[in-house]
Amino acid sequence: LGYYSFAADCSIAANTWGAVVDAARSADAAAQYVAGGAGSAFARCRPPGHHASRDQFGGYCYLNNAAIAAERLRQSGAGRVAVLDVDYHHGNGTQDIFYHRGDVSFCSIHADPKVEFPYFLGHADEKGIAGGAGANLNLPLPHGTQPDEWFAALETSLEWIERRDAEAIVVSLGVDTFVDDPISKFQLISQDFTRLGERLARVGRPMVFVMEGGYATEALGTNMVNVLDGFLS
Ligand code: 5XA
Ligand code: ZN
Repeated sequence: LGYYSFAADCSIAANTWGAVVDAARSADAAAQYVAGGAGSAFARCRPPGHHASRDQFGGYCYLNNAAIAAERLRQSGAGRVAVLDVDYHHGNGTQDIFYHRGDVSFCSIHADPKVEFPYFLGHADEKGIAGGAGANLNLPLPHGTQPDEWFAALETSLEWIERRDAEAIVVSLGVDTFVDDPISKFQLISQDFTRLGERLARVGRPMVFVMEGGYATEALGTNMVNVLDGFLS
């Protein structure tokens, strides 16, 4: 079991696999919906997925829902896909899955892995290899990051994604960047999630939103819906 697990925070119980497969199918269905012509779709995935690689689970993630969505978009005809990961934690699994590929770019804004989970990946010098060289961008930020610094990083990531010329975008949508998140140390407030959605809408590309982290359970619904409301408005 330990061989396939990279973090001891991820238990397996009787109903785990059913939930894991439902989450993956939600992401896949959202990608199919967008591949079929919808402008956007949201997959409410629990458990999340962005820490899972091909053969390792951890960080509450078992199957990589965002990677499954990205691959579905590719196989449905999108020539180039980008994954934008805005969760507080680096999407090490998604990065690992596409690290050698140029057709699926990966960009992540996250807490600096020198001081934050998942620790071993997410550094700024990880840029992709082989056919994926230059197709990976990490934007690590310090504990205590304020909304203005975070949105500056978002601009950098969106300019980069525009240069990658992706035909469709998967957003790994974690809202554990929220100021009151119990396991995180960024300072975004609920209105910032509306601003995030509005900004993503201006990208003007088909978008699949895949839910990742978020643990301030009283505010989680509001923060997620704020992103989608901002996007749709
Ligand atoms: O995005 N990842 C998470 O929110 C889970 C972090 C797990 C830390 N043990
Ligand atoms: Zn997270």
